[in-house]
Amino acid sequence: KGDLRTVKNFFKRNGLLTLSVISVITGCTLGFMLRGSQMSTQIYFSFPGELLMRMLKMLILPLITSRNMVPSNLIEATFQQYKTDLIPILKVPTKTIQPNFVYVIPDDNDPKGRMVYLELTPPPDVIYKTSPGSSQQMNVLGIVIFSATMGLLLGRMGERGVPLINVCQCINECVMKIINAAVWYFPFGIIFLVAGKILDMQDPSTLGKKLGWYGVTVLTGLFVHGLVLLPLFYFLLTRKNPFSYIRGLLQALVIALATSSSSATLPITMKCLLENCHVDRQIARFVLPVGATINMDGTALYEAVAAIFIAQVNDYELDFGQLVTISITATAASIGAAGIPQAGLVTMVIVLTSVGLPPDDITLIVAIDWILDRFRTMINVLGDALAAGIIAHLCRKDFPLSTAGKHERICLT
Ligand code: DAS
Repeated sequence: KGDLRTVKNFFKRNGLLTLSVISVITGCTLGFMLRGSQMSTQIYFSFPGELLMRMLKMLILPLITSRNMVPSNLIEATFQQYKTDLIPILKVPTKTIQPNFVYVIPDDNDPKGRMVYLELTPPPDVIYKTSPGSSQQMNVLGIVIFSATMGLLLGRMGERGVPLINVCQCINECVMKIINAAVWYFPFGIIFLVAGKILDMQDPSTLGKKLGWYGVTVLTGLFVHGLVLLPLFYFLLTRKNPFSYIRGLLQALVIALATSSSSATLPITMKCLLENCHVDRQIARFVLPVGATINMDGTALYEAVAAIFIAQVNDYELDFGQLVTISITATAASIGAAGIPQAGLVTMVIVLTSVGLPPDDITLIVAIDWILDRFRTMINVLGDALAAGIIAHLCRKDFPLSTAGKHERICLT
């Protein structure tokens, strides 16, 4: 009876996390079991997974606006002018294809018949424009800035601002109730997201040994960065145990792994920070959306390693200056990458062209990018969450982590 109670309590406390981990394992098993079958993922796997992604994206706008428009002493943060990621686009023949989309198609002029990574849009000679993802992507940073400004102004309007403040507070509470209900669907959606991706994966035998080593290098770098350097930085600045903080984020990290999107994971990251890590509300609701938009350390690491891999595949010796250039442009490109799946692949062109590497060699890494994207998104989310914890500590607004394990729920007003 005691054991049953223990299992019950464990499941109650960690139900969603347990379900999410089980669903990732189930998705992988299902995907590998069904690989090679004639089953079309479009019929069987895309709907439940797509429903999960759309559910998460549906929540981002109301969550950010309602939180930030409720006036409070929001941190007066200065932030970089948001850089749209300008990527050099080769002059391409316009075809009757939707603009702002990127295609990988055979290059008629290439004797080796290599694929070409193209942005098809009516071009002048060489044009600079924002990456394809950003034309469809919600301008999260703009929404954060607008709603935070509204929150400050409403707070100074006295009685006149009260009606709108009440409306925002009601929306805020409704959104959190919807998130608390929606999260129980996530494990189900994760099964199909992961299985569908594995079914679509090209035949593993075509992935060369080099690609394998490239993947291992990226994953090792992400592991060292995420579980050694970031926690060390957190400890040095807060003198707190980083791993009990990270334990509170596990659910968000699993969702980041399954969705490959920092923006889509945002509602869950916010929930973990508030309920498990007890980070101050004002700080979490400002730092997270900004972090999900411009703080992508996993992506920066990945783009630098990918550029070096592509140089090696081309037997192209990089000198020290070019390695420094790669580090700088990878960081800049990651700021421009959107918090959506495989955005880092799009901004890779900036890094490759900065050291004279052929941009269309991106096709060398497309085959396993969807796997690496999941892990770098996890590190992006981890970096955002640890940054919020550090800022909260430096502003003396963090709760003692000793209560982190109790999961008492904070009434979000
Ligand atoms: N998938 C992106 C994110 O959501 C990261 C990337 O594509 O590099 O953080």
